[in-house]
Amino acid sequence: MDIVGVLAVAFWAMLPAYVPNNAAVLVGGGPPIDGGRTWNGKRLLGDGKTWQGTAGGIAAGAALALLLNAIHPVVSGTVGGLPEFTLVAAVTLPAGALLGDIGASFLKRRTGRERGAAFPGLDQLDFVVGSLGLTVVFAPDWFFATFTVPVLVVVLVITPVLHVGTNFVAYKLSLKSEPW
Ligand code: CTP
Ligand code: K
Ligand code: MG
Repeated sequence: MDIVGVLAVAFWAMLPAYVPNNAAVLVGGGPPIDGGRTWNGKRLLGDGKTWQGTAGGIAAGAALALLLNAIHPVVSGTVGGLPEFTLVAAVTLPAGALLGDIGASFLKRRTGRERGAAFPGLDQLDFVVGSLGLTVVFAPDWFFATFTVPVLVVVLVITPVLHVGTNFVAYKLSLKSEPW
C-alpha cells in the first residue's frame, strides 16, 4: 500500500477515536465521575471528567464508526483498503480514547496539576494509547488486520499534529478554555 493509502487507513480507522474528546467538550457538564472525591488532598480526576461528557463522547464516536461503515461501500470505490468497524471496535475506539484521557487526568492530579493544566506529550497521546490499548484487548483480530506497522507509525505521527490543530481551533472558537 502506498503512503496515501496508509494515511487514509490511519485517519479513517482513528476517526471514532478522535471525535470523543471533542464531543465531550461540547456535551460535558453535570456531576464529575470522581464525585468530588480527593486523594492526598487532590481531586481523584477533577471537574473536567464528567459522566455526561464521557457517555456523549462514546456515543458520538460509536455513531461515527457506524456512519463510516454505512458510507464504506461508496468510499471504497475510490480509496481501497479502508477498514469496516466491528461493533466491538466501534465502542472500544471511543471508550478507550476517553479512558486514556481520564487516566491522564488522574496522573495530572497526582502530579499537582490543576484542571486544564497542560501535560505535554501526555495530552497528545493519552487517547491514542487508550483507544488502541482497549481495542487490541477486545478486538485483537480487527486490530491486527487494520493497524499494520506502517499504519501504526502514521497514527503516532499524525495524531499529535491533528490534536494540537483541532484543539487550537476549538480554543479560538471559544469552545475550549485552553489551546491544548
Ligand atoms: N469533558 C467531560 N468529560 C470527559 C472529558 C471531557 O465532560 N470525560 C469536558 C469537560 O467539560 C472538560 C472539557 O471537556 O472541561 C475539556 O476536556 P479536557 O481538556 O480533557 O479536560 P480539562 O477540563 O482540561 O481537565 P483535565 O485537566 O483533567 O484534563
Ligand atoms: K485532556
Ligand atoms: Mg484540557
